Amino acid sequence: MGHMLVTGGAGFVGANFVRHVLSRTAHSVIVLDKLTYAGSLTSLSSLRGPRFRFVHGDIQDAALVDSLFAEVDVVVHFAAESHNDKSLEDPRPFLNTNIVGTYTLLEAARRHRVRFHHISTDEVYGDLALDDPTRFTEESPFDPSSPYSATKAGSDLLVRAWVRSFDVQATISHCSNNYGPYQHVEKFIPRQITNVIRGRRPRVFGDGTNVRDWVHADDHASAVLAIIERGTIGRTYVIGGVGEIQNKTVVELILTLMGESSDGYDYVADRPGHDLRYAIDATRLRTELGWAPQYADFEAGLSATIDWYRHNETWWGPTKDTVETFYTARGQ
Ligand code: NAD
Ligand code: TDX
Repeated sequence: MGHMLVTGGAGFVGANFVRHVLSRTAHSVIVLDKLTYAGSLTSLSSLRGPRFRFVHGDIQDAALVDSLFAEVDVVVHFAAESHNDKSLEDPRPFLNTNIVGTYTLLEAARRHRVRFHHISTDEVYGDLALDDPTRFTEESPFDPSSPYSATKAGSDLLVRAWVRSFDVQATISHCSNNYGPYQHVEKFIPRQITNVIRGRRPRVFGDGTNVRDWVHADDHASAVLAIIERGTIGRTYVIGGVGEIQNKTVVELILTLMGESSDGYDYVADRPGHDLRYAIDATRLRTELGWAPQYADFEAGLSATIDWYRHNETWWGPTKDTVETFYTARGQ
């Protein structure tokens, strides 16, 4: 049984990870989260008991981070500014949290000799042409497009340097797009589901041909746990999903699953610098660590996610209008 610190555990992927760990392992978990607009204590509200503790704070607070690292043997670092569209409006919080925040954690990891896992994204590899047969692997070069992905790549390089120079016991994972419960309505799938629930037409950026590879957040969680338990220190692992799907196909599927006409959506202004396609080759994770996704059927996972948003309007409702005001101002 280990003592784990999870940064950003009140966010989408972090909350799913904490639930996964508490239900599948004997670890105790401390969540450190600043509760930015993206964090919600409600996502963790059903988690009580001696194995769980929440600490409200900033990963840039070196004294607080130091005191928490003294209590644990594993740190899993999810905390980040995570939304591309917000990074195009104001990159500074991305630099502060993603770069300075990760640096603060790495310095504590160096002092306390804890096992450290850094959560990153496939977006650091840039994008692929729609007809490119290759997929991202652990050897793909970094080529980030947005302020968000550039700051994630910067944080990854810091982790690599702290492993090499200071022998920090770290691993890194780069996952493709996640979906599932507790995802903020600013993101693509929840935005469209909640639009349909509210009687508003879904909004697809550009011509909708952009491709993403979707992973259920619970499968991301099981992959991270496998890396913590069986991964090789200093190694990077890419995590990929059930396959590549065009954005317009995802929206049409959402509309169909929700009983609407599949053409009931609008094309809106494209995202500046919009990455065309992400694709992942997760062979290392599958062969070395024996990982396989549980949500292999995207349609079934999407259907369960739609049900979750239908039954949890109290969770997402208060943020919906702010998000739509943000996008309306951008012509989206
Ligand atoms: P999110 O925006 O839903 O959650 C981020 C969490 O971090 C929030 O709870 C927020 O309050 C917290 N946070 C932000 N700044 C902080 C700070 N300075 N100190 C402490 N806490 C802070 O993000 P997410 O989608 O859950 O992503 C989590 C991680 O997973 C990120 O590192 C992201 O890059 C990575 N990732 C996400 C996806 C995806 O599809 N969502 C895919 C691959 C990788
Ligand atoms: O309303 C929308 N319409 C639309 O067409 C929104 C919000 C998005 N999109 C498009 C843009 C992307 O091609 O859908 C795709 C997915 O968009 P996001 O949900 O914003 O995700 P993306 O930019 O791909 O990044 C996500 O996956 C990688 C996460 O937000 C990142 O944190 C993660 O690193």
